[in-house]
Amino acid sequence: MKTRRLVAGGCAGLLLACTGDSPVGPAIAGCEYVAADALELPPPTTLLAARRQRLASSIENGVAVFASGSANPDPQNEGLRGDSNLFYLAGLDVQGSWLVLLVRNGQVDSTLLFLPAITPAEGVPAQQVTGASRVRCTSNFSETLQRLLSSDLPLYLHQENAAAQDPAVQAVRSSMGATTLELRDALTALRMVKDSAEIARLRQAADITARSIAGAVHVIAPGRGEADVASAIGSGFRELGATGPSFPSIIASGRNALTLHYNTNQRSFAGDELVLIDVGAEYARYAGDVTRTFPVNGRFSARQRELYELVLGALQAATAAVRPGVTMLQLDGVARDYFANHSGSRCGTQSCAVYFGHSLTHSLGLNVHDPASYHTPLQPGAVITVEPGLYLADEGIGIRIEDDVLVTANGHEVLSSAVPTTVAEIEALGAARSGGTAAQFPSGSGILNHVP
Ligand SMILES: [Mn+2]
Repeated sequence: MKTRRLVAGGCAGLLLACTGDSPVGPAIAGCEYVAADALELPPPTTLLAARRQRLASSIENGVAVFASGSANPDPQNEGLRGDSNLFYLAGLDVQGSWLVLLVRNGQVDSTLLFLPAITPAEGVPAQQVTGASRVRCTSNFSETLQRLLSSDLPLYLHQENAAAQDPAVQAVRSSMGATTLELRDALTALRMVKDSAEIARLRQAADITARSIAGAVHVIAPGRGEADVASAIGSGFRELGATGPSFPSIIASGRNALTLHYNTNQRSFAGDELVLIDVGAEYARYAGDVTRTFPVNGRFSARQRELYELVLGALQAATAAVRPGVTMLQLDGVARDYFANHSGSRCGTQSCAVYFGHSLTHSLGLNVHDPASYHTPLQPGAVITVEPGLYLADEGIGIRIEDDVLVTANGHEVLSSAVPTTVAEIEALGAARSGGTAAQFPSGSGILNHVP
């Protein structure tokens, strides 16, 4: 499960502790350290600085403020973690921390990080891992923000970030009469284009996810059930180096596949049905999200096969259309057109498109549903899912196939190809199962050691 740690405590309100004169407990040297376990493969500081500078270019002049917030208990959203935008810009996740960017003439003038105190023996220098120009105590935040805003610079906030609702920020805002501007669109534009460190992490997350599914197929058999597959997926994530799941695993057999976010995972399999596996490994905070649909007995029935091949055709058509310049809305249209033009009589007199009841794609990144605009032309570095599906309630059949796809300079690269999609490959995998006894995870490409 998640190994997310949020560093509790700190020097907020305890100025003595921040200056190293704490009368009780171990000596606390200050707030310039961050606990090693708050850092998960921190990105190079050059890239963090480049992200901050790209944001500064869209701000021009102002003070941008981010709060880590406290642990968010909703695993569909953020999981037990702080704010993704703060992590994106500073590379760390420490509960009770703040990041303040002072921007002048489109340039980052200062990067200020405010952290709770820990003992230095537990930590590494925060300046070293974040490239911040100054690191101070959380307790200094309000006073510093007040000083920065006294020069009439506007305050930039993201409405969904904890900073926007924080009482300390609200108090400074009203006392200074600061103009408040919205960072949401600027951050969405930035985060839609991944840099090299992000792509390396997403590549790992997708590959671990795909290999975990390929390995877990071995435990699918009549008499076994959703819980066996869920357990095998968890083993795959651990063995292959994931830092946890990026969302609760969906192991949906038979009619359960009609429920998009089903995750009870307790039903036993019947031999003639399908099982839909929609899971995501997380690697260094980046999310994988891959779906495959397998016949429990190893072979598709004629009806399952004709529907599966239609979904596969939509996947292939939409994936082929992924390239710089296309929008996510257009890709969604490609899949719907495919269903409209290739359904034949599979869904009676109407197109099977009416049974495709969700969006084709979403952006992947620090969040499983990363910030994105459906109307913005994709650029190289975007990472999206392509996930057509068909859900026929009358027949109790739900089929979805989902890949993670990187937009490259010339087209695209499928990051989740370690688990196959075609009928022949799926049935070959079914025939090669270990008799439903144990998962067998395929070895990877060895990139685990080469993530910057
Ligand atoms: Mn998805």
